[in-house]
Amino acid sequence: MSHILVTGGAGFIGSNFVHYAARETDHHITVLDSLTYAGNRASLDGVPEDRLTFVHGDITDAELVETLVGEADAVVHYAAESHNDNSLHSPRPFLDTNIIGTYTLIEAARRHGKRFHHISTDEVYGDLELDDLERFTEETPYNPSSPYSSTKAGSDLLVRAWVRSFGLKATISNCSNNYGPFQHVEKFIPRQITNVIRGIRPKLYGAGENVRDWIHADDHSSAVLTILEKGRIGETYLIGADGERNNKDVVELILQEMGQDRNAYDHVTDRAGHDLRYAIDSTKLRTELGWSPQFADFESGLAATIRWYQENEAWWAPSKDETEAFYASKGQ
Ligand code: NAD
Ligand code: TDX
Repeated sequence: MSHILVTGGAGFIGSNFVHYAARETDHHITVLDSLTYAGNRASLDGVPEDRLTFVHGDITDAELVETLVGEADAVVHYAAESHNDNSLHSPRPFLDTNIIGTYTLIEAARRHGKRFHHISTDEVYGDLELDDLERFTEETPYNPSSPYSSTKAGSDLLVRAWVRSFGLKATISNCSNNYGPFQHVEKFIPRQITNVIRGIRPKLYGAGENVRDWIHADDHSSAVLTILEKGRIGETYLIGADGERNNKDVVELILQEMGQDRNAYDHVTDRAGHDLRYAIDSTKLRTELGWSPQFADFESGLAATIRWYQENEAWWAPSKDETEAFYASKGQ
């Protein structure tokens, strides 16, 4: 058994990882999370108490980070400001958490000689044309578009530099768009599901032709555990499940699954600088480390996610009105 420090473990993907790791491994897990608007302690309910230590704190707090990294065998770093729309409105917290927070963690990890896994996104590669035959690979040049993705790109480059210059024992993964339970209602899929539950028409940015490559959060978790166990130090692995869909199709699927007219949605103001298409080629992870996704069928994964939001209104309702007021102020 080992002891993993999970930053951002009260957020969407981090909490799914903690549940998954508690089920699939015998690791002890310490979560470090500052519980921003996106963090929710309740997302960790049900994780056996003797397997979890929750620390309410900030990844930019060097003294706290020094202690917690020293006590762990490995660090899995999820904590981030994660929403593109927020980064267009108020970029500063993205610099503090994504850049300075990552710097604070890797400094502690190198001082203590600890294994470090950095969680990142396919958005660091910019976007593809709809008809591009090539997908993103580990060799694709960085070309981020938004304040969010540029700070994630910056954090990836810090980790790479710390590997080369200081021998940090790190790996990096860049994953595509996740869906599943515990995702904040600001994000596309939960926003539309909870809109339908509330009797609000779903909101599609622009024409809705933008393509995202969807992966279930549990498949992201299994990939991260695989990289933690078998990944080569200094390597980057792309994580994806061949789940490309355009936004229009996803909204229509949600409406259909929820028993509504497939066309009962609104087109709203497009996102500034909106990336057109993301698509991941995960051949390296599959062939080198033998990983494969379990949720091959997006429709049934989406249907299960819809049921989760229907059954867990108490979890998301406190954030819904404020989130919709923010979007309404921008004509979205
Ligand atoms: P999220 O916004 O749902 O959760 C982020 C968590 O980090 C929250 O619990 C928040 O309280 C915590 N946090 C934020 N700032 C902090 C700080 N300074 N100190 C401590 N904790 C802090 O994000 P998510 O969607 O779960 O994304 C998690 C990670 O996965 C991020 O690094 C993101 O870039 C990456 N990622 C996300 C996706 C996706 O589809 N959502 C895809 C690929 C990669
Ligand atoms: O109401 C909406 N209507 C809409 O059409 C919202 C909130 C979004 N959209 C569109 C924008 C995108 O094309 O849906 C798509 C998905 O939007 P988001 O859920 O905001 O995700 P995205 O911007 O693609 O980024 C996500 O995936 C990569 C995560 O938020 C990032 O943290 C991750 O790095």
